[in-house]
Amino acid sequence: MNSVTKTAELNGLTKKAILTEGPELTKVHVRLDDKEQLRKRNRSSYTVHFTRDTGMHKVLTIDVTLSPRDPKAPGQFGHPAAVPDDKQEEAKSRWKEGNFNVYLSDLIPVDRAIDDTRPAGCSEQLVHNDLPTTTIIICFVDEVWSTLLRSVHSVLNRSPPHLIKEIILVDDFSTKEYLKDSLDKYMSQFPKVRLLHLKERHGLIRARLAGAEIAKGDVLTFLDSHVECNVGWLEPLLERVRLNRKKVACPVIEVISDKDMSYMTVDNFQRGIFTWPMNFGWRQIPPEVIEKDKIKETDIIRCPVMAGGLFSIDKKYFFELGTYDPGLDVWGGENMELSFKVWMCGGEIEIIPCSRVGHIFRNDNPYSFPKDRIKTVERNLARVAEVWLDEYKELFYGHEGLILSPSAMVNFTFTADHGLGQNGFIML
Ligand SMILES: [Mn+2]
Repeated sequence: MNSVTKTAELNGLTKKAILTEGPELTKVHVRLDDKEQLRKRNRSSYTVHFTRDTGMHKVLTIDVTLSPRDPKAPGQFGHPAAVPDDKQEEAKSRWKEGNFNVYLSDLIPVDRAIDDTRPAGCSEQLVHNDLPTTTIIICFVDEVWSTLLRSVHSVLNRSPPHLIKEIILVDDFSTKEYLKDSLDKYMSQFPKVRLLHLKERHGLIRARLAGAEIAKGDVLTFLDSHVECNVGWLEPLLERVRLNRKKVACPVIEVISDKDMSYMTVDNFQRGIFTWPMNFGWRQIPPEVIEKDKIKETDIIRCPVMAGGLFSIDKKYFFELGTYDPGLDVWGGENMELSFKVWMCGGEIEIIPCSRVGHIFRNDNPYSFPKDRIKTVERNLARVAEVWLDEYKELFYGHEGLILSPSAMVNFTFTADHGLGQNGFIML
């Protein structure tokens, strides 16, 4: 086996590399020379395994910290954290700041380690060397400081730097003071992080569009503001988009406990589905189908609809689709709208089991609605039904569970004229 040191270039980033020639793989130990990325990091290298002929490498397993990792810190390694006895009252009173255990979140390191929960085989998978770059878009309104920071750090610390064009944080007119100058100041230490403070409340849907409009990456990756991206999460998503730019790739959404902040994996083989009247849900692929089709844990899962919070989409394709219907208000139904549009316009929605991102699920959605929450969501869904469901919209209106009458919902005007050459529905 020969070993040579030379300077190599990988996707525009100059690196000193030690090449070790082996029988099948060329192992490349890469030293990053990007000072911005290395600042404050205690790790300056990672290993890339390039195959010699195919232009591919094994998914990078990157996990860096800002300071020497404290193995005894609360919540470290994704373990459950506990509120000390004398802090119970304080923890209780702070719950409402985010509808989860905010007190514990503040105790846990913003760059804690979590278990690599990927199914066996994921770390051996190959992805292309020339993956597209991505802009990460994280929208928030009054998000808790420590969970927002943990979301951003998990992206910075577990993504190959050359694939992150930028991280855009869209502040949807938050009222919390700490999300203004203090956040700007904190994020100024990370040159790739950009803040966009909206001057009025846009709602999640229009806030995402504001981020998308200024994004410079090839792919848009939308994330919630209370997540933790796991190791190797990004490349498998971008690989799917590289394979076909009309693929919309979603990670498996794992669970960060709202009570003890522990990071928990979820059952495999879950698909995103909806039940009438267009409620999103998860359903496991039946065991007999898994057996019959010999589906493996690492296999891509095609889904009729996506949950909507976390996904990667080719930027040009997103705009070709007409982005989100701007007539949708605040939050709700936008995942249905985009899902229907993708499938009817030549695309596919996939869950990528080798990409895992933890998310704090809460009993009460603290997202504030300027108007009535249920009415807003139902109007959004009716709009989606009117535009995309053709005669199937009767199933939506005809179903129990809606509080508004159809006439109360359909009092908006359509401007939909996508000209997309879709199939499966009639243009209104
Ligand atoms: Mn969320």
